[in-house]
Amino acid sequence: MYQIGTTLTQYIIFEQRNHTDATGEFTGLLNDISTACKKIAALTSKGALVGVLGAAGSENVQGEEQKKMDIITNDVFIEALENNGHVAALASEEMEAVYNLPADKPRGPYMVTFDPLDGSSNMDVNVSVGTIFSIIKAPKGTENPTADDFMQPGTTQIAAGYCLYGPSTMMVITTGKGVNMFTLDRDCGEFILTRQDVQIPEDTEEFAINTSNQRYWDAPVQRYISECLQGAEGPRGKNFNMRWVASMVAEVHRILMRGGIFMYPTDAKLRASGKEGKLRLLYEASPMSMLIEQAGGASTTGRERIMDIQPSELHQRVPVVLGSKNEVERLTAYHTE
Ligand code: P6P
Repeated sequence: MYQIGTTLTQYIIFEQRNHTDATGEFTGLLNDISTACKKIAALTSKGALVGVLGAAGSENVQGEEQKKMDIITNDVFIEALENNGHVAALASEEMEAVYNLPADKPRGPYMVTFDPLDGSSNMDVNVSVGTIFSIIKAPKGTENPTADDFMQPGTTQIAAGYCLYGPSTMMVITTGKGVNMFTLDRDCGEFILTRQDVQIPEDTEEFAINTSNQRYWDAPVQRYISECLQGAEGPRGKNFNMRWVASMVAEVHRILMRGGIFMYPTDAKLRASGKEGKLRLLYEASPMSMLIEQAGGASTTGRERIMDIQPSELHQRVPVVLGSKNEVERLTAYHTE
């Protein structure tokens, strides 16, 4: 356990001491990610003052309208990670192909998948957004890893985390030994440890789903939400509250702090457009699932553990049901009954 008030920099260095074979590469990479997130935090907090709001006038590989900040934050992340020799390649929601480093840049033993600004459409209406990242090992002896090298199941992640740009800016990370939370102190420019060994309550009375899709949901989701809405008089015997921020980072953070269940399930509308789900596996569902499981929660597609999925493509989408263990297990049971 660490002293509350430890800086992220101190925490990373102390953690490195626990790994006798540590080379400092991982320490350096986490520090670079921290730098990128601090730069993004500075931009999100200035918003209209620095002209970063609004549409970029382009689409990403997903066919989604890109916001200016999608592109700006993607560039901030690349610039922070490509110069210091800790990574061999990057993959981002905002880039169709794997990002191979320019020939003159040193390579390192890790690869990072990231969503530089998840929920970016919230930027224009000043609602919380976040950066999501996942760290995996790079293949040995490859100057330029390919998309195939990124096809690693969530269980192989070395670390995962997010930075939430909300009323306060918080970095939340796991390296496989629990979940720790750091709050950005802008006066000294350091992330400060404010919560450690986070544990999600196994039960909850709060669900998060985009109910405008209700007519498209499959029977298990219809049943689960209907029972929640019946409240204390219904089969659940208790009342539920609902939240929907349209920013996965904010939803996951709320669940880590007080429990809950977040659902972006498959549905008839998604399947009609050839999609398994809305959220992307490698840089949204996988890293968030690692955090949730490390905090004692559960994360499935409704049918299988997300961390076990063998990816088949870089921007693969999956259904997501994550949060308080007992609720996720109940909804998963409804799917498999
Ligand atoms: P909808 C943001 O675009 C995102 O990827 C997640 O952060 C969020 O949970 C979800 O999509 C919101 O989807 O359909 O409500 O806009």
